[in-house]
Formats: sequence, C-alpha cells, structure tokens
Amino acid sequence: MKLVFSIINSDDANAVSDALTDNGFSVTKLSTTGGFLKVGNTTFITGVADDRVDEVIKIIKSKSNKRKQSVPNATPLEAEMYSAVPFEITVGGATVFVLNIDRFEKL
Ligand code: 2BA
Repeated sequence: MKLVFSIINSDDANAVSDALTDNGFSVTKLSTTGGFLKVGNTTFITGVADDRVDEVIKIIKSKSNKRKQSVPNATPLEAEMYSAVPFEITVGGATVFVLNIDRFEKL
C-alpha cells in the first residue's frame, strides 16, 4: 500500500476531490500554505493499493491546471532600492509524493 500526498492549487481542490471519490478513492483534504508564495494551497492524502497509484496520479493530473502567477520582485538594485517589476512563475498543476505504508489499520 502507498500514501499519495498531492499539493495542488486550491482552485482545483473540489474537482480533484470529486474525481478521486467518484472513482472510489478515500481522500483527506488539508489546508496548507506554500513556503515560497506564502499563500494557501490544498494537500490531499490518499491511501491506495500499489496497483492503483498510477490511476490516482492520472486523475490528479487531469484535474490540476498549470497557471502563471505574478510575484513581486524583491531583488535589491542598489542600497535601499528594489526593482518594482514583478516576475512570472508557473505554479501547479500538482506536486505529488508517493510513500510506502508499513502498516494500515482501521480500528
Ligand atoms: P510554494 O512554496 O508557495 O511555491 C509556489 C511556486 O513558486 C512553485 O510552484 C514554484 O513555481 C515557485 N517556487 C517555489 N520555490 C521557489 C524558489 N525557491 N525559487 C523560485 N521559485 C520557486 P510548484 O512547484 O507548483 O509548487 C506548488 C506548491 O507545492 C509549493 O508552494 C509548495 O507548497 C509545494 N511544494 C512544491 N515542491 C515541494 C517540495 N519539494 N516539498 C514540499 N512541498 C513542495
């Protein structure tokens, strides 16, 4: 069994959650915050049989969109001066970690 952690844009959270549950996967949703942008994102935890991991990843991928995001530029130009020109980064669709589960029990 594996534990799939997927960090996705909160705008895609409902679509991912619905698609996973519709396909019979149990999902736990966590409200999380990215360390770089310091804005909210959503992390899903899914416990899944080894042979269904690819199916989970395929569903997450199909529902998570890549987006361009503007970030304020804090690059120092000279002493006490900073560039005001924002730069653009690509965020998403999903950051996925797959971990082994040593033991799984429902008590
Ligand atoms: P954030 O840390 O807020 O990062 C948001 C986006 O900012 C990232 O998108 C990436 O495009 C950019 N970014 C992050 N760190 C950067 C840096 N040091 N320099 C320049 N740009 C940077 P994604 O890669 O799609 O990541 C989305 C969110 O997934 C992240 O939000 C973070 O919450 C999580 N994440 C991504 N990689 C991770 C990792 N290796 N470990 C833990 N969480 C991760």
